[in-house]
Amino acid sequence: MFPSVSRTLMIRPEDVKPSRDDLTVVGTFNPGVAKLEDEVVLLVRIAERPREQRDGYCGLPRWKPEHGIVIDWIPENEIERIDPRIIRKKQDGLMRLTFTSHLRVALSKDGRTVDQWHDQRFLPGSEWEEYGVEDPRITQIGDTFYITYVAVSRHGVATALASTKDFKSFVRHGIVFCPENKDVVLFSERIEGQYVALHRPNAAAPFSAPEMWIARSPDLIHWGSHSPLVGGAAAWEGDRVGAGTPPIRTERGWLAFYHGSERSAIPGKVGTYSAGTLLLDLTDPSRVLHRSRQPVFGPETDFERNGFVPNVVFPTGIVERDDVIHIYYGAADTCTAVAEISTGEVLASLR
Ligand code: MAN
Repeated sequence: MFPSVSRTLMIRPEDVKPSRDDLTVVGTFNPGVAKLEDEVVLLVRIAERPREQRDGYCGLPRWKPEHGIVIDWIPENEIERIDPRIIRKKQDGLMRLTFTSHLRVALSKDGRTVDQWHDQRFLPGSEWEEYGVEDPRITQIGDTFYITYVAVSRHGVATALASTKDFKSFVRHGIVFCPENKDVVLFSERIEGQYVALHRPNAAAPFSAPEMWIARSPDLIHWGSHSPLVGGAAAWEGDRVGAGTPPIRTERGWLAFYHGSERSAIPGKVGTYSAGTLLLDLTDPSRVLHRSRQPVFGPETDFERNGFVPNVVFPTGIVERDDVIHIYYGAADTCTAVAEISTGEVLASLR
């Protein structure tokens, strides 16, 4: 653990108005983050669920073309609750989320407090976003910000790409990694002429291990040259391991913070999520130069230990300012927080 990491709670669900009167905000977390002029921009995942509770029923939101969000009321005895986030319909095995997510832009001058929210929302907009858009990661390449985000639907959990120059209008480029794949982060430069991404095929499939992969592309849309990069080696990352923040260039190599979760022995309970560091070679990022053996920070404070999913630290954004690395992360699948560590301390830990 970094001894001097300072953590600040930045955004709570009660800070944000729901997108509709019949919904309630349960999460403002897992933000994509970028520097825009002298401000920090956060593209925050807003999770909402129906305000109404009906006895004996579970209200499941989904996006429907021409209607927007609709709520399906399913009798409790027809569903099985997997964990607080997910249910399975007994009849046909269909998985559903108990909430739906969209994205919203927040601006911050000091990187710790939100000064302004944009009114407009990045909402689900296609069949493969039926259950929501989640967990954006932002990488600036030239004068364009590229956003990889999770698109969830009955077709599975996929990763889509969008781009923007101003965070006011967005271009959607469709799915770039098909189900099941998420935690996709882009490198900020082409390496040997190719764009590079880290991605995470679903570790829950029978043959798959918890692993992060690396891939290359000529155009950010078509991805190939896939190879496994790192697997969940230690117990703290034995259940899931995936990219967290996009990698940043340092004098020592590409530095990225990733997440790992431990396997929980209790069914329906999600294992603790913590953050680790990864250092990749500057010219051949498929070469791992260093990896933290232990988490560099994990859930400790009240807002990381208690929430919609307890004991979660999930890094998604990174900004370096005045020799301090700011890591933006989701805390307990509920809030957005920022951890600050001096760049010197982070680099020293990578030896
Ligand atoms: C996991 C979690 C949830 C997310 C779903 C679908 O269960 O990461 O937060 O909503 O996957 O992506």
